[in-house]
Amino acid sequence: MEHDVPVRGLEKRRTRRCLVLSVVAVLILIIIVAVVLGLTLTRGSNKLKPVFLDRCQKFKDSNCEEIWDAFQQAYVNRDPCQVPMERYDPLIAVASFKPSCNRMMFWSKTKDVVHDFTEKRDCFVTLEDTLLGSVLNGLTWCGKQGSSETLTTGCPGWTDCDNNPVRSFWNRISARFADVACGDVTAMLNGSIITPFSPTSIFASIEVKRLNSTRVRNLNVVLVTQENAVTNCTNGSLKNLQKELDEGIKYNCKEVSESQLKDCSSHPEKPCGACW
Ligand SMILES: *[C@@H]1O[C@H](CO)[C@@H](O)[C@H](O)[C@H]1NC(C)=O
Ligand SMILES: *[C@@H]1O[C@H](CO)[C@@H](O)[C@H](O)[C@H]1NC(C)=O
Ligand SMILES: *[C@@H]1O[C@H](CO)[C@@H](O)[C@H](O)[C@H]1NC(C)=O
Ligand SMILES: *[C@H]1O[C@@H](CO)[C@H](O)[C@@H](O)[C@@H]1NC(C)=O
Repeated sequence: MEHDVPVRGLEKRRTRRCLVLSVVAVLILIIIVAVVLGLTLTRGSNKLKPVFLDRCQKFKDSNCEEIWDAFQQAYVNRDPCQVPMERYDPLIAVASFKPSCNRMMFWSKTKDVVHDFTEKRDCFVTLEDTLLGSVLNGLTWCGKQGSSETLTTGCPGWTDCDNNPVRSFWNRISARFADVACGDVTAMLNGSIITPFSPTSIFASIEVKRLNSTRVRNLNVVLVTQENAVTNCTNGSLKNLQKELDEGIKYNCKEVSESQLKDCSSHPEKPCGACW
């Protein structure tokens, strides 16, 4: 019995040590889970920056970190439906935008055809070939109030509200693209829809209004037709386009079939401009 007391004391100490160890183990586990979860969440909310910088660095001499800072200032810590296009003015100021006179290509409802064409023929420059346009092409982003994060999911869609970060960005840089347009300007419009010059398009609502006759000489419309072409250059919406042009800019319109464009893309040795 004399031994009983120290033995029981030992057992009690062992049980206590066991309890302490399990508590420590559980704590460590919780910490690991929290850290892993935290890392994934942070990475999830900051997916845009690496893509942004990676695409930006393909342009020589660009100050990509500075451009990123100016970019995210536009929408970070703001309601994602309260980002008007002027929020991107500081971004426009830091990202240089060299105009390529006579090579600027506007488009509306011909996205795939126009980019397939400009990719194969190095004659024209679209907005999506410029630094900001190519860096953000196809991406979605927004911020939220009370946070400095950039989110890439759960953001408002193009038509959910007018002043959403993505739409305002494209409106702002489209305005800039048109502001610097010069010489002969081309626009590829869609001949398979009833209204090739649609008042709600960025081309009609923003770009055309900003073409300035002090810099732009001609607007050449290429109306892309398919087998099922429903309209032609005599269409009333194109008459409206002509009326909206700054006085002094000459206008012309040409119907060009999609197959003719494809054919031209596959002969890059033909001189630019010989496609229509
Ligand atoms: C014109 O618009 C129609 C309908 O949206 C589309 O199917 C077609 O591919 C467009 N044409 C061109 C040349 O992009
Ligand atoms: C064209 O530029 C001139 C001079 O900068 C300006 O006064 C005029 O308002 C501009 N026109 C349009 C249509 O933007
Ligand atoms: C253009 O389309 C109109 C109908 O939308 C048609 O009357 C006219 O003949 C067409 N013009 C040409 C040159 O194909
Ligand atoms: C093209 O012009 C517009 C605006 O005048 C009309 O509303 C369209 O109906 C027209 N398109 C065709 C195919 O006639």
